[in-house]
Amino acid sequence: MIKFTVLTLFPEMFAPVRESILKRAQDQDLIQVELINFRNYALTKHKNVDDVPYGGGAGMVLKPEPLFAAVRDLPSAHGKRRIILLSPQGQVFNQELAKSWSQADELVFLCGHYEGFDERIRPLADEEVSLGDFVLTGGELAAMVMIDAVARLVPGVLGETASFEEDSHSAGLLEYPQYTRPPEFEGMKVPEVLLSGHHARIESWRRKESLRRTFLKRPDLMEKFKFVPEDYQLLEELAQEHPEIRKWSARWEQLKPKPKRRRK
Ligand code: 4G0
Repeated sequence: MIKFTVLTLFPEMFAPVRESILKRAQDQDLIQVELINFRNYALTKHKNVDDVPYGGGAGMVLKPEPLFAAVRDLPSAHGKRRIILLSPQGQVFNQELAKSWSQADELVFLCGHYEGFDERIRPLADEEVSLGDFVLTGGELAAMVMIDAVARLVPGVLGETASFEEDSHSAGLLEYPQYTRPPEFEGMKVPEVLLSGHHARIESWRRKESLRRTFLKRPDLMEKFKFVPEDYQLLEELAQEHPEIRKWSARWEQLKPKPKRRRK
């Protein structure tokens, strides 16, 4: 059981985490999502959570006191807890971070609003994380995305048979194309090999298509990708088929294992 605690001024924005797969996961006690409105910790009679910036300037800044009080009032951690501040200045979230977070017992997300937060809020968090290089009206949507990405890695959340975990083999490559019935739709045919029942050929076709897609759509992912020996034949074929891929051949030629000399 992993607990997601969210400190937010807009708990009602989290309706989506009560639906669908995340709802089922909560019903099955695989995950827990607790929403805390830190306005309840505001000290002033008007329950202010923001104020004008010292030094002047436009917009409002999140005050430190309500968030500090809310974090200090959290029940003591029942295990490994990480406190995460959502901000465009954070480390960019990715699958690797999702995997590491899925080992925690509790993840606490601090969602800021307004034009930013008082700098003294930063040390409340263990880490500052961003969804990417863009600005949102608040951290809530980013928190929901991260909750979803982590929750699906919790055993049982996707069901018994679903395997979310790409094997280390395919990790870092884009998914190969998938098809279901019918075998032909509006003139578009399912590739013959997938109907053949020949498992080794299907595996090889899928590997090749994953490599093709990754080279063509996300060449940046190929920079750090580790090939396995069976890839080199597929890479030769892809180089013949795509000039864009041929440009990379210098790199993999270096990595290629030297063919074994045949004994006389
Ligand atoms: C802190 C996260 C929070 C500072 C939050 C804005 C985008 C992301 C917020 C700011 C967010 C993201 C300085 C604008 C709330 N926007 N990319 N908005 N500033 O993960």
